[in-house]
Amino acid sequence: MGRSRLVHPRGLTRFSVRNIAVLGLSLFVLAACGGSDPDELLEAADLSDIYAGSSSAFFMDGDREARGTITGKVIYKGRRFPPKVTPLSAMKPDCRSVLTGDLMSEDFLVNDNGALKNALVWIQEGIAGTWPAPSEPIVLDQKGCRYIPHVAVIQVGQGFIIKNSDNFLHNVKTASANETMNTPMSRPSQLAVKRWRKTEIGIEFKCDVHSWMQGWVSVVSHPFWILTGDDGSFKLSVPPGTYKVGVWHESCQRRGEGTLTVKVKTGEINTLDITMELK
Ligand SMILES: [Cu+2]
Repeated sequence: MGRSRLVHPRGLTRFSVRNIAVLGLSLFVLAACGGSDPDELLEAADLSDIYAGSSSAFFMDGDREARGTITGKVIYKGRRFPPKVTPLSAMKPDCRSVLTGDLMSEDFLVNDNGALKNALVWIQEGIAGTWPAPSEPIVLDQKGCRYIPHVAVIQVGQGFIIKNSDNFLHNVKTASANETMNTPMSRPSQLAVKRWRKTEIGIEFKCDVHSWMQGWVSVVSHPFWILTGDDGSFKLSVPPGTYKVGVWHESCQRRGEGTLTVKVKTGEINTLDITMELK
């Protein structure tokens, strides 16, 4: 058996906010416009290039002067556990036919410095206005007997395509406010095309055929979110305002009580160091 889910005693909230005025922020621009029907979604999706799951909504609409930055790191504090291993030798011929080695769990990816990967940092409250969903859909693939990406984020109304790149049966199972699914998918040409409408954080996907398969999808109402990368870092470019910042991770929770509230001014960088512990 791998690690257990220890509940750690709650400590003090360990994060700090400091404001550093900066000029000349380098910002990316992402186009945003509404999509329409499933055929258009499929056309917009490059199914050979699966969304990596770690890209950000470091989002700009062209008005770069009217933004501030929220940046920082998500750090895990506590006992370390190795990934859970599903040995190749314990798998049935279906997965053995596409894998060359054991599968490692991705639910708790922490580096030597405590950086926690795949934490979702998003603006939970305070974003004004309506933000059109990107026209390009998000793709959740069942490939090599795992979900790729392991963690995905979609915007309300954005196209969401579930596909199976393996030439054998997976069964997509999920239950949430958006949809309950129990859908066998047995060939690469089979797609499930969605456009979910409700904000929801941490929707679990499982496969009945392969017990270790697990993926997570969150639905947010705007583009101000990011998944932490290998170094646990995050960076959001947001309009000036006062925001409640949310942090979610499938295996960890934020340490301490209270909310992460940040007042963002134009051109300033606000640094949040967020400490997590096991759930
Ligand atoms: Cu499966």
